[in-house]
Amino acid sequence: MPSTATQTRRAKDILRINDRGGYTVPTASLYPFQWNWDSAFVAMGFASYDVERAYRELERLIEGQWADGLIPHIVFHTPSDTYFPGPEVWRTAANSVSGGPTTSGITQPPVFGMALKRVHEAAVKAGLTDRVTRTRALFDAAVRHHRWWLRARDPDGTGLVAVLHNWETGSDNSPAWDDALARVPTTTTTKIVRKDTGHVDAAMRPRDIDYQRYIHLVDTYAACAWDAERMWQAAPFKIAEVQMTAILARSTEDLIELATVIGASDAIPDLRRMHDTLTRGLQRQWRPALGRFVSHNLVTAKDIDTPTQAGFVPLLALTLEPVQCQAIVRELTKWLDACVVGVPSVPPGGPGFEVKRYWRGPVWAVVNWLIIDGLQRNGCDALAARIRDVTVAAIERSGFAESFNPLTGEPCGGLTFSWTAAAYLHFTAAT
Ligand code: 9WN
Repeated sequence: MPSTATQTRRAKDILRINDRGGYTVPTASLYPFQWNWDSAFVAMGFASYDVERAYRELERLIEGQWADGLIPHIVFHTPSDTYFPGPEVWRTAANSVSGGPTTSGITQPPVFGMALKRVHEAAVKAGLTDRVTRTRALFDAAVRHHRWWLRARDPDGTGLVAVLHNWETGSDNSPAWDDALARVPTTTTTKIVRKDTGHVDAAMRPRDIDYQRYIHLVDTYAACAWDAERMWQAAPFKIAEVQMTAILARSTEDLIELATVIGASDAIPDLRRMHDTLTRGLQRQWRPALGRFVSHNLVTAKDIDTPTQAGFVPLLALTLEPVQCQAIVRELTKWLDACVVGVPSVPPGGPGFEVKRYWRGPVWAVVNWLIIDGLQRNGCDALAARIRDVTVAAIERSGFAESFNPLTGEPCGGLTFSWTAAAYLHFTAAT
């Protein structure tokens, strides 16, 4: 087995190979553009050794930010014909910033705020002289984005933000969305020409019928001209989601801390109000009998209690009671004991579990990063260390894959994957 130093070099090589000029593609061919939450993780990876490049990653992402505050899930800086759906399917030219890159019309988990805090801290350590100016510009973009989230995706002020497309969740093919997606028609005005199954084994990717629903949603929102209010009214898929809300709440907390340091205290009252709303919303979704949190389908007005990794992510944003921590540790331990590598996106034997199909079983290093951070925040250090160790071991054994088979540790999805490289750098720098 190559040493940690060799693997660290390899991780940095991957980030270099996937660099397209200040931004990083998740992996060549399969995902040839800049993705939102991937770039936030990548920026945190860079922060451990090249803070200048870490800033660039975030700066290039917000080149795609819309006037209403949305930071899109994909920024199409440079054309590529290896991915579907490309800009011609999204039809957002009128919404994208004039003279800026075209983008998708939906968003992804806002890890951005967490990343910005870490990058700023690294800049302090490195003594970067322009750090306050650079952080301030990114901070302002993040605050505008967080306001968009609350305004556009929680118009009723419930404290839980909603996703209108499964691609927004980042856990796109999770069985947690199966019932909600089954209500979405399969008709499309766009011709579907899948490219993903030409790059990786089709058994690791969604089915054709799933893509019909994904594109039906894109067509629906394009017909609303990507206007947030019209989309909210028209959405046949609307889930108040705990993983998203937790990431938003944690990023908000990190922005509050950052505001003090960079002299942006005028933003603090608004950020505090958002943070209170979000943490209250999250706490309501705790289910003691399950030992996890659950999302809520706003179309059917029913909770979604399908077991997935998302149920543990609120640890990231909440300081829990000891009894809640014990229940989570018990549940997570059960999931880990059933796997060679955890945390599985769905526990083996759970509804919808498929060992290789993405988000229906495979393990993501970046999800583990969030869960580990949440466990540490809540004093569950032993379990955090266990998850960190299995993740590092899986990467060292199977390479920097998109995800890992939970029952064998084998690589799944794309290879030479940027966020897995970033996660490795993060996990190994922390020891
Ligand atoms: C759609 C890039 C992205 C990740 C998502 C992951 C996958 C895209 C796809 O790849 O989604 O956004 O085409 O499957 O599910 O989390 O950000 O790595």
